[in-house]
Amino acid sequence: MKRALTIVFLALLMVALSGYSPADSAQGPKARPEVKLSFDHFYDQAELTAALKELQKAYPDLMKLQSIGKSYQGRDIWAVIINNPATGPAERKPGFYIDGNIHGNEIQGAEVALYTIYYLLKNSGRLEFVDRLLRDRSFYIIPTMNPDSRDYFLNLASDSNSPRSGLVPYDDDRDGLLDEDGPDDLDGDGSITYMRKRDPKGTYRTSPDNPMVMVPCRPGEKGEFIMLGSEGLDNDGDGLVNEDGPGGYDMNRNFGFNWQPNYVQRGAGPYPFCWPETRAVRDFILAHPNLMGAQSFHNYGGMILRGPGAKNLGETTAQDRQVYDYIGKQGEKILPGYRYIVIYKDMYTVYGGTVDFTYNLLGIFTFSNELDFDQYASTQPASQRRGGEEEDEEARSRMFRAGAGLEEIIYHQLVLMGEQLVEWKPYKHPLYGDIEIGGVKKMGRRVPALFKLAETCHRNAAFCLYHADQLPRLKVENVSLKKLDSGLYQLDVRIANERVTPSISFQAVQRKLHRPDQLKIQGKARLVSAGIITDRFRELSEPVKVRENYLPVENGIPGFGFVDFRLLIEGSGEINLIYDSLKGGYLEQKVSLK
Ligand SMILES: [Ca+2]
Ligand SMILES: [Ca+2]
Ligand SMILES: [Ca+2]
Ligand SMILES: [Ca+2]
Ligand SMILES: [Zn+2]
Repeated sequence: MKRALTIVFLALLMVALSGYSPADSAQGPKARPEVKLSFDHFYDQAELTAALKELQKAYPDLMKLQSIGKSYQGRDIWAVIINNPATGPAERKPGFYIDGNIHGNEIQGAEVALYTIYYLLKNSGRLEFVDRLLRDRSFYIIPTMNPDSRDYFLNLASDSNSPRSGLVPYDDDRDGLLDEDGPDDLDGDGSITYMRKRDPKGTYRTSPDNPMVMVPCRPGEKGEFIMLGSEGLDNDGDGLVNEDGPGGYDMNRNFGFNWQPNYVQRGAGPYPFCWPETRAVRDFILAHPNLMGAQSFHNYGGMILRGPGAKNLGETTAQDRQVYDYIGKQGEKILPGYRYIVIYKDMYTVYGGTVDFTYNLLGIFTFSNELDFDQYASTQPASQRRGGEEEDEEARSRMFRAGAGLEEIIYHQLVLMGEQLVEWKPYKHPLYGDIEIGGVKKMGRRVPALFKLAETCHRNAAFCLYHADQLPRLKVENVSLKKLDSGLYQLDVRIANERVTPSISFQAVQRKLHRPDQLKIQGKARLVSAGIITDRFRELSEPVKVRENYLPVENGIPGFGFVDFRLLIEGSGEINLIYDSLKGGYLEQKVSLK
């Protein structure tokens, strides 16, 4: 016989909150000091630190700022946790993780991350979408993983490709000396550009269309210049120029999943997590097992990447690919010109990268965006554009030798008014004699022009927030209680998921990466037995072995789906029905056994 139910919703329920009030109701929006950040320039570590502290001061209820460790040179690696505690502790909500700037020269990831923090905080209490996110998700954001090289790139002389590494001294050329021959800013303009020397036997000439453009001579054609590579001196007199600059390894090849040594993949480092920065980030990620979505930011090429990073991992399962595809395809609409592609298939192989670590080992759905693409190439089909990271020595030196093409130079001259361009000018080099120095400056490639930076920040933040919104949103539905003749209660309950991400990734289910979800009861009652209803019309169910007052839900709750449970309970009075998912959230509902 069916009885009327008395169901009391708890205020800390993450869903269907009738008594919900905006995040800042206690303090009142007007009581906050106003924070105004602009996204028309790049933040060095000091400025980033100041901005984060200011935000923390203005939004102490929503934002927690912590240093998760020090870089090699002693800079704080900042992490921000954003959550509305009025709607539950951060660790009981699906967590969304963002990191930027693991590669020191790929700076705009930090601005995107900072903008995401700023946007969430500024729009709390203003925008229903943001309030909903802060109500039932938590955010874990590391704007820069590599503050040493960020500061180096922004404040010291460099080119657009370096320093990619962290700054632990490293012997790139195995001569026993560390960082003994870095780039030299001979003309003192803050950028490392290129050197050329007039020589009729040279293999380059200037383009007839534009004297800034160097073109390789065709066979038999008369040469004008020899290209001498990147601006610098042979500091240690070994016959090579700039062969061992600052650092010399790749933090995004140092993560402890599918790691391969240096002889398989340059930059890997001696062993996984050997650098202070990769260790700090690993520990932060592992300390938050509720993380269910993640995003890394790199530059450049306009890509929304997913794993696997290497072919040996095999293709992602169809179950999880559905989730990736759903979010990635929307990403292409949020980020015009970006392509949703697979790292090893469509770009190049990465062993020991963050994306495979978080997905394969922790079951977190992870994307990595290659931010921005060359503006002068925006009319080209995306698949033909230059991209990736010019990370291998061969590709980089090709670029150095060839300098910039005609379209790029025209863009620099006519759109950026020459701000990021050094016109060839004479210089007396101690080794090469009379040479010329010139080319595109460090900020003229890979990072967006300042007039484009805000758009990069907003659209990529929008992609993150979309992904965060697509994390599991679980809901208790269809609770029905029946007192059986035996005196036991039969409690039927449906746990539904309103978003595409399941409460456990298939990767985690398959590999048993973490504990399954748990459906629990609390109170003066005992869970006698339980099952999952497989056919609700014929009342068929499959028994699940119950533990001490909970049943493990090995497969979790599917995306855009539900699971119907049937519990047999012995006891009386009010009990707490709890759905506790490590990554999918925490639901609680009172049920009166009567
Ligand atoms: Ca060396
Ligand atoms: Ca220079
Ligand atoms: Ca040298
Ligand atoms: Ca040098
Ligand atoms: Zn990168």
